[in-house]
Amino acid sequence: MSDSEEESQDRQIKIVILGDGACGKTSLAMRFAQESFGKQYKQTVGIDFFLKRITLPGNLNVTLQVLDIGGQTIGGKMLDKYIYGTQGVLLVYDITNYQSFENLEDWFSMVKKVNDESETQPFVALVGNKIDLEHMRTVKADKHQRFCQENNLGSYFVSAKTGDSVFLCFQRVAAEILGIKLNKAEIEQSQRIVKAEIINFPEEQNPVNSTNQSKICLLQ
Ligand SMILES: Nc1nc2c(ncn2[C@@H]2O[C@H](COP(=O)(O)OP(=O)(O)OP(=O)(O)O)[C@@H](O)[C@H]2O)c(=O)[nH]1
Ligand SMILES: [Mg+2]
Repeated sequence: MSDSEEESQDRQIKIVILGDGACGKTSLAMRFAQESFGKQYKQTVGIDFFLKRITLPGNLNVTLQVLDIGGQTIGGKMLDKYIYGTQGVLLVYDITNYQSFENLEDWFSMVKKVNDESETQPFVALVGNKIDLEHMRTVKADKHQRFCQENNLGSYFVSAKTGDSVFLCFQRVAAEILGIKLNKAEIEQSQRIVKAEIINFPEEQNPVNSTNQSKICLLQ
């Protein structure tokens, strides 16, 4: 098979990430595309692009073009243009910030308005981010689920910080757009394994007790 024939098997998908400022859109895009995370908040002015190639079942190579849109663009003139013709939309909120969940109504209205004028209907998913801060959650999971059911949206809980379910979310949205079914093994494979580090304390500092030989296992 020639190079050009191989390339022609690649599919391109555009996914737009929307939601309030500081809910973690850039962090999600960076976690997915670059496997990195920064604690420092740097507001996105306008838009950023990320590209990531993944392989779906059947050896299908898909390039995801991820448009990370600054939270401040709501109400701006350019937003329609960013959303127009997209195949996927991630509506992101911060599970510790109720306002960011409520404001998704406005973001979702924008998506519906733009797509009334376009022929393509994007696949839309609701993404609750920062699940590593579960103890600070202010948006109940059943509120999230109800919003999904009422609007027929995909549903995800993720953490850009730990990487929990981030790849899975993008992979499933891509599969949904292309009409590909993922089996259980493929879904499990893309779920991140939480690392448990074995820490060896020096004998005199062992917090269990010096006669107990067991090791301490900490979940990070
Ligand atoms: N604990 C925790 N912090 C996160 C997570 N995701 C993002 N953050 C932090 O939240 C802050 C905002 O993240 P960004 O990704 O810049 O937010 P954004 O949605 O792109 O914001 P705008 O560009 O202003 O629209 C940063 O300090 C991140 O480190 C997460 O999953 N867990
Ligand atoms: Mg940003």
